[in-house]
Amino acid sequence: MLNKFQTLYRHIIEEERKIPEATGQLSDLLGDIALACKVISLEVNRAGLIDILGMTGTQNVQGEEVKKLDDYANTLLTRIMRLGGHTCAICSEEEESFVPIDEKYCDFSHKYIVHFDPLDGSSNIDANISIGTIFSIYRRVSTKGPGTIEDCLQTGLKQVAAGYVVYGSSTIMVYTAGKGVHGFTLDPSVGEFLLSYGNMTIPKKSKTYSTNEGNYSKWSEGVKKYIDYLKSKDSKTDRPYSSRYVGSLVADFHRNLLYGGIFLYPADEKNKNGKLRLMYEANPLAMIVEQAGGRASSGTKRILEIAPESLHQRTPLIIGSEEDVLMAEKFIKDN
Ligand code: P6P
Repeated sequence: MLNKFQTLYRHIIEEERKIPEATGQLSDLLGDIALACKVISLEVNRAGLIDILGMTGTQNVQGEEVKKLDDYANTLLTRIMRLGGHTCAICSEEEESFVPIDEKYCDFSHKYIVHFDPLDGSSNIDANISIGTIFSIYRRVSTKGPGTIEDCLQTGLKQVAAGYVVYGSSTIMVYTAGKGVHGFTLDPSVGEFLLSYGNMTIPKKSKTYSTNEGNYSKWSEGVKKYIDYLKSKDSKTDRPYSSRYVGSLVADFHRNLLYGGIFLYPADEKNKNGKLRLMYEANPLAMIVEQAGGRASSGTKRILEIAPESLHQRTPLIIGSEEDVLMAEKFIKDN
C-alpha cells in the first residue's frame, strides 16, 4: 500500500537533509543504481521477446554459465557506476577482481565502493521466476586515486547503505542508508520508483522457513535437528512451520521481510563455507534485516562482523525473523 506519493529520489533527498554533513553524493549514487535497475527491469521483462535469453557461451569466476541478462546487467551497472563519478572501485559477482575507477571522468571525490550481484538467481531467468540485483555501499578507506583491495574488503558493519531490487510481478527496490528500511515499487508508466513500504520491519517470529531440503543429508546435526523441530507438530509454538523456497535469494528474502520467516543456506559437506557470497549477498541483506529488526548469522557468528579475506568469499547464511534465527543458532550451538 502506498504511504504517500513519494518518489525514491525525493525520499533519498529527504533522508539526506537529516544528515548535516551529507554532501549529496550518496544520494546521487543511490539514484544511479536505481536508474541502472530500471533499465535492467525493462530487459528482464522483455527478455522472453528478444534473443537475450540463453547463454553467452562464457563462464564467470564462479564457473557458472553466464546468461546474457547477467552479462547485460553487469555491464550496465559497471558503466553507470563508472560514469556517475562517486565510486573509486566496483566489485561484482561477475568480475574476478575489483574494478578500480580513476578520476578522469569527473571531479567528484569518488568516495564510495560498491559491491553488487548484478542479477542474482539468474538460473531462474528462463523459467520466469523472480530474480534480483543486490548492492552494498562502503565509504573508501584510502584517501585518493583509484580504489584499493583494502577499500573493498571491509566488514559489513562499515556499510553506509545496502539494498536490492526484485524483478517479479512488479519491480520493487528496497534500501537502507542506516535509518530504517524503505521499499519502492516501479511505476513503468512514469519510470519512477514510488514509496510503497515505508519503515519496513520484519516480524520477530514467523511460521515460515525457507531452505533447500535437498541438502538435508549433507547438513550438520544441529541444522538437521532444527529443521526437524520446525516440521514437528506443536500447537503451543505454532509448529509445523510452512516451507517456502523459490531458489532465488532476493525473492525468498523479500517474502520473509514482508511476512516474517527464516531463510537458511547452511554449510554442508559439499559447500564447507556455504554457497552464498559474503560481500554482495549476505552483508547487504544482513544490514537490511538488522535495520528491520531481524537477525543475520552464519550460524555461529553475526554476518556483519565477519572480517572478509577475499572478494568472493562464501558464508553460511541464516537470516530473517530474530527469534527464529536465535533458535536456529541454539540448535547449532547445542549439537
Ligand atoms: P540452490 C541462485 O543461484 C542462488 O545464488 C540464490 O539466489 C539462491 O538462494 C541459491 O543460489 C539457491 O541455491 O542450491 O538451492 O539451488
